[in-house]
Amino acid sequence: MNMNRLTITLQCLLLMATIARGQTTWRPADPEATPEAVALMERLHSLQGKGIMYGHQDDLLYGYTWWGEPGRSDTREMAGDYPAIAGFELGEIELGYKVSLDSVAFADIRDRWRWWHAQGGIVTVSWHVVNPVSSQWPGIKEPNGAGSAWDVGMLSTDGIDAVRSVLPGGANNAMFTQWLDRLARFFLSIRDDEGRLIPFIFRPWHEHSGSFFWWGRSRCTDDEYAQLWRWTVGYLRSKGLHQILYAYNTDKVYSAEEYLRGYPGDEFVDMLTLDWYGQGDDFVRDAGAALSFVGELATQKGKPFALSECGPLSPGLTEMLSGTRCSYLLTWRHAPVRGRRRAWGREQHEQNLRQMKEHPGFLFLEDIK
Ligand code: BMA
Repeated sequence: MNMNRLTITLQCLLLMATIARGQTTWRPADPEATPEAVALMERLHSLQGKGIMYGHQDDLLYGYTWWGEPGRSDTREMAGDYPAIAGFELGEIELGYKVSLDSVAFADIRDRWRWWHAQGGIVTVSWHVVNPVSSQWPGIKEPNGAGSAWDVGMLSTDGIDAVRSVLPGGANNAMFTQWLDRLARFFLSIRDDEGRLIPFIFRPWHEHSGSFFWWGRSRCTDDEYAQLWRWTVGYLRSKGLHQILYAYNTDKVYSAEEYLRGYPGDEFVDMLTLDWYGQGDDFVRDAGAALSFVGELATQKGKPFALSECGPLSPGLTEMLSGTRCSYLLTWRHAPVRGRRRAWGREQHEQNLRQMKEHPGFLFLEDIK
């Protein structure tokens, strides 16, 4: 081999090594991602090798027995540390309300969010958007009731497709654009002390494989769902929001094909996630199987994956997760319990949370700082 050939071969090898290295570090899908979004993605990547983060919805806002006491956290009180990931819910911000569907003031969410970022914690956001058709009708608008995200009854009886109605050309597109403007304005207000936009994981249009939300699988076509995603992400990007990592999400699924129905495309997605509530052997087996094909897809795509919602913890779940490269798991909110009642499954959850805290494979706030 002459010198020229040797040089070219060496250069090729170097290039291949660089590409291989580049592929192993995750990058946000947004070509204009802020340095903070890039850093969050890299952080998720480096934490993947260390363990699975524990997350809890509304952990910083209220617990089983308290409401709105800054600094408190059921996780810390039960297990001695805050979770690594804090979930916030923005349902009804689209209506211009000051308070969410779960009765939390958006100003308090902003306050806790900024504080949490300063502590080194990671935020994930969900959004139970009201039904764009029936929320305009007179009648009750309550979480889970008429006009809410869960209102799908009329869609199957009279055939109104709520998703199509909010897309460009649809009757509710102008109203929906205003909803996105309100959401964007809130996201633009979430900044650190230096004024930089705080990066976070946003999981819009969640649990698509179920049909209990107006954007669920049997409530629109797969293509309409994908368009809804692209329209949402594209619109938020056009408002200067480049600090967001987007999490694609389904409820229970039994194959990779099923998981990807309505997938908007890799350019719009940073993370593959799954929600699965359950207990017992069937839950561990089925959720475990799904996490394994979602994990494989994530590896192929060079993106992280997570169990973004689940119910109370169990030893079976801890064991199943500890064998995976899952980025995090998140248990849902502790809706306050009135009077002297105890929340269902609370003791069990508390005990399992303490065990998870002792398990070296799981990470809480102190472990990710
Ligand atoms: C659901 C329930 C509801 C709540 C909603 C949004 O799973 O917990 O009570 O309003 O999430 O947080």
